[in-house]
Amino acid sequence: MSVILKNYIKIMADYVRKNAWGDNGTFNNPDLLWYAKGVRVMQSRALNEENSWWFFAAIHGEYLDGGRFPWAEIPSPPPVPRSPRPSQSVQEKYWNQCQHQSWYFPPWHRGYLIAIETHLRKEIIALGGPTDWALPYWNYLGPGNQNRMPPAFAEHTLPDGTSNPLFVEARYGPDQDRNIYIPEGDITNKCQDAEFYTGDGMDAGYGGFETGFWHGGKYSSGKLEANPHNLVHTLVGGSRGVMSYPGSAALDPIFYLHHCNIDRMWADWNADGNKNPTKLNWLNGPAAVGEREFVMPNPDKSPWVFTPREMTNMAELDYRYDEREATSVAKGFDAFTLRMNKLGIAVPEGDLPTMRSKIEKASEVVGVSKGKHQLVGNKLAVSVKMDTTSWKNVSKSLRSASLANIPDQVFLEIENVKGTEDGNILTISVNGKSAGKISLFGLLDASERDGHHGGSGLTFVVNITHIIDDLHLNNNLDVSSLDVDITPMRAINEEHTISIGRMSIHRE
Ligand SMILES: [Cu+2]
Repeated sequence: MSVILKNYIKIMADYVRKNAWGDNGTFNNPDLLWYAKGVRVMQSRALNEENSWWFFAAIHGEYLDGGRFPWAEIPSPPPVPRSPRPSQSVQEKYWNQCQHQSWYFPPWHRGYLIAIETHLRKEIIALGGPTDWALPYWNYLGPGNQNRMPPAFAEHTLPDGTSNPLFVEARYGPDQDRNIYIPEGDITNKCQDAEFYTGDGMDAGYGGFETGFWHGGKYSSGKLEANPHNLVHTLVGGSRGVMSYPGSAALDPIFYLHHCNIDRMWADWNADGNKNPTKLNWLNGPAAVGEREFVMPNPDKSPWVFTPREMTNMAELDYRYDEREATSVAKGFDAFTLRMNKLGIAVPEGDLPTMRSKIEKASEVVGVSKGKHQLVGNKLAVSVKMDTTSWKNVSKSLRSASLANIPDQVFLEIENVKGTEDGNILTISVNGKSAGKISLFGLLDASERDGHHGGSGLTFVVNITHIIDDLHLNNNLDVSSLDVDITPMRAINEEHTISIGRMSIHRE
């Protein structure tokens, strides 16, 4: 075969995933119209068929046997079936695979998207649709209206008057009124600044902490997963919305457009020169050490087993994105420069990589709150008592800060967060200054002792260095405690009280 022909075939096989806001995100956008038709075909199949919509949702996660958010209580549409079930061995092979609070979060979800996209394209071609159909993405961080869900998903009918398979009843949005949008400032693309993929010390890294096969809980989420991923889930689903829980999220067709955008961000992070892990237990996945494999059904129902290694190189995959993520935010070293400048230290241009190695430090606990905490109602205020000796190390490091003595970074850790209602967002502030927002996506799964994972709850780590720097600059760092306020987006009633095991401050 000639080189030219080979290249031609390559180009022909190149599927382009496009922005769902094309044609204003309406059904004039053929990618959305054909998506709806493909979803309808998959929804027409039974739960125990590997090529059904319901089976695919269960691959991510399912709450078929009760629990606090059982599939039985999800209002129609979609009409979620609970039978017939596939055999136990098929369930154990395929279901409840999604990787959260894990360094496998990006590659597992990439394989998942490739699988469902392949199924949908096959159905779309069979219906007479475009042979090069590809999954569109929802870029909620894009300019203009794009923070709003593409309107096609809120229509009750398709242009031909038939019901719209993209419409979901239990999709409530940030104001619990079915208006689905991402409020300005709630999410950022700051994760794209991360310099390392794998979590280290208090820093969760871009892709998360090293784990085995991990369905969620215990570790803090990687930066891409925490913000925007987890926040978008909760903001779209709202209270008791299907998008708010890992065990129901993939029932909502907007799920795949959300994850397509997350996948695009990962692709762009790599395109910016950032490297994926080279450790074999990441590259080869958990199956290489005897744990569950990453496996998806092919359209002919045969299994497709994949590894993270096969997901790392966009050039070897059969799709690409039409637009790159515009990274207007400062890159990591610029953030470093900004911080140093704020502290009165000039950073010469150039010599930056040598400085980075100096940033890596061992971490030390410098303050811990007393006992457990209950979050109920509108606010939880906790005073975190500082250890006088170790806390002084932070002010010492700030006072003697120079390019040779990079000052400490300071983190707030919130551990063993347990509860039953995932559809909420917590705003964290320290001494009255905002430290950021965290989503409770995955709370229920991480809390239930008899669930798929052990019940240690969720862990959150918030970088509060900028707040500590300000206190230092205002000569207010000599304190015996820090005041941490946690404010939920929606008041928490008694029934859904959130418990917190420990709050602590770390320097690194
Ligand atoms: Cu997700």
